[in-house]
Amino acid sequence: MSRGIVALAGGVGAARFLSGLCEVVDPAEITIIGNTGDDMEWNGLSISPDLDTVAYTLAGVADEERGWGIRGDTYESLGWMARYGMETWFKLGDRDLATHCFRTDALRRGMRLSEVTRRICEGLGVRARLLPVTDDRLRTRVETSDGILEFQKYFAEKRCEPEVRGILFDGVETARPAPGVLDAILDAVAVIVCPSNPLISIGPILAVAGVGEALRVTTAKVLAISPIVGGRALKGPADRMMRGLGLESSAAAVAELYRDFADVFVLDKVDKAERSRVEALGMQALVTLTVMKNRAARVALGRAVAGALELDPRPEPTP
Ligand code: FO1
Repeated sequence: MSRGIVALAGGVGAARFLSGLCEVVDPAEITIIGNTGDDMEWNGLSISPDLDTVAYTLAGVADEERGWGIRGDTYESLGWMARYGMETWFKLGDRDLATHCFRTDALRRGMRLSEVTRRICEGLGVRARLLPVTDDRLRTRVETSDGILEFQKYFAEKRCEPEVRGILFDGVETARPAPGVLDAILDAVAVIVCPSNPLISIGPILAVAGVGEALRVTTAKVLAISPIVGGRALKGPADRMMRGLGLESSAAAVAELYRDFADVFVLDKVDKAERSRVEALGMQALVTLTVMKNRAARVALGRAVAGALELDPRPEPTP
């Protein structure tokens, strides 16, 4: 097998970027290592929001306007859950429910999350390989002005309103990388850190034993894309979280978080003044358009990244 491409991914930003990349390079060459810190058990179901966002987007079924779940979904089951006094603050769609039923049942019968995810991707027709960073329990908790909150309580129920004072990864001391994670990084020709929140999407991935070290020692060229443009997060609370932790909310500050392993850092044209700060960290800076408003913008960003990493173009389909 040829040396592949690895992508470290959170949710929406990563999924959009990867959908563009998959049009530029062969998806079968890509291994996506997904964040599981956002996972939770809710109303008896095992939910993996970031893995699902990536899988649904690459399958072309994601509800891109809402930012999660499946396009055209309905929410009838939530109304019925309310009748039984179940929680309804997490808006699970009826179609989406099938994924959580499948995952919950398979995990209960002893299947590993990586195998469950492989089967979900197979069922959805996703060609890239999607691996959870770990099969073990890993849960992000946010220290806030309202106390320590489970990630989805902070994000979805409280809409990121409490002030962030710290971030914890519960279970990280014992979590082991899922089968294939470290080998994929060590054998890769290129590693891409997607434009995801560096603290709560990429942070949990880097925190799993051996992942940071693998990124430091791999011979792959490592490229990271800023999720911060003009000081603001493209999606989600990354900017406020960075400020809450005493960091500057800027592309250059994200580059600093990745300085141990990134060779190339991609920043938006509006942040071109930060180029010299990125270069001073010993990285090559690639200044391009990074805001993915439409499919053409995703493909253009995928092409710029593939060019910087000298990746083979996707083979043309045979007539
Ligand atoms: N995000 C919300 O802000 N509110 C929700 O009710 C919500 C429901 C939901 C259901 C399934 C799913 O896969 C994701 C869902 N999300 C929801 C998104 C999710 O919480 C976040 O996108 C990620 O965890 C952050 O990356």
